[in-house]
Amino acid sequence: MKVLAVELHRVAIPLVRPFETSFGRQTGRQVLLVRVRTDIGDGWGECVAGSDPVYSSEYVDGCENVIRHYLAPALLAVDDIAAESIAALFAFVIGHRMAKAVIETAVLDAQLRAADTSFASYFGAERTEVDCGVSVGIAPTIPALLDEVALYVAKGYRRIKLKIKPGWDLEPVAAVRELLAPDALLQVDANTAYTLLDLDHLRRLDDYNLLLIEQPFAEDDIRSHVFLAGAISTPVCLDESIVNTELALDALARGATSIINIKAGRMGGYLEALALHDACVEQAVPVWCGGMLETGLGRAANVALAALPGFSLPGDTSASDRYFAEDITEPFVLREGRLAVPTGPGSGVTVREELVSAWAQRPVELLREI
Ligand code: OSB
Ligand code: MG
Repeated sequence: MKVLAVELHRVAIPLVRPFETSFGRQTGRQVLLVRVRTDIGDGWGECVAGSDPVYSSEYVDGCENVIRHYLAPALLAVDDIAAESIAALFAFVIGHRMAKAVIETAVLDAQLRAADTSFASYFGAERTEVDCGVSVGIAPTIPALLDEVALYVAKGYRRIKLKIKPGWDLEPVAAVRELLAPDALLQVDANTAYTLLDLDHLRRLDDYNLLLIEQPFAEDDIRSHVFLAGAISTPVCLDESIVNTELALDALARGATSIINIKAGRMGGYLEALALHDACVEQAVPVWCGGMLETGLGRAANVALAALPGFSLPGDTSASDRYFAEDITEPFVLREGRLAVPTGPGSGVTVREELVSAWAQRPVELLREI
């Protein structure tokens, strides 16, 4: 296909409740949506980058900039492109994986819509619905946390993930474990808030039958994760550190992680996420699908990915109403703790363009070949 134009849409969407992690508190999302206009039809993608470079080095204005000045010009300059060749086309730009991922996804959406194929069938999905967990932010008080967790349990979520940080860890985990059945699926995510000096403290999490502890240490500190994994019984799961398949295989071989949180945006796109999934299946390493508070657009692709056979743990693929009062696509609705995998061509969802323009932070930016 030939990409004729790249549109950058910026939308601000409030969250139904603030989301607090060890790296900050968020009350809404400033989302970058990309539409590619091609000779075989249009495709959409959602950039997962946050407003600030605090989860990773990427942030939404930075993604926009690298797309505007490097990725879109490279894409618009080629006469024939397919999603499978995007990574090679963009290899001249170092890093900027979330920026690359949104373009690759939009191109894949256009390509699959034209071929009347869903993301799920292209990915090799085997399930028609996926088990869902929910990521619960740091709350102002323990009672407020318990209220929020009880709400999600009542809605049917199959796994609870608690955000933790120094000063908000053992107490909330103990209280939530008390609220849940002893064998209910419970895990924690530290978003790099600890160091090895906290080892004895983190070991106390072993008392709560946790599925895993996600990313306790810095993104580039594989060595400390190896040490922790050898010193506690709770499995260690990496998120931020896993930026490509090769690094994931290295972390696995070194024993830094025994479970992996797969997020396509963090890895440069769904094709790299598929490669990691396949490598993990080969090594019998369980994986689950992470989330970045996506709208229905990004969620559609995540749900399709989570339907692959290696995704053996519930993902952070929650329903639209966990995030937004109104979604920019048809909403994802939880049924018996599961979301249905979209079956239509491409992402299978439709962007509600009237909402995208009503909520726009600024006019659409149109990039064309110069
Ligand atoms: O660490 O998994 C994370 C949200 C934004 C950035 C990082 C993370 C998260 C979540 C929420 O935990 C996952 C979701 O519900 O989308
Ligand atoms: Mg995480």
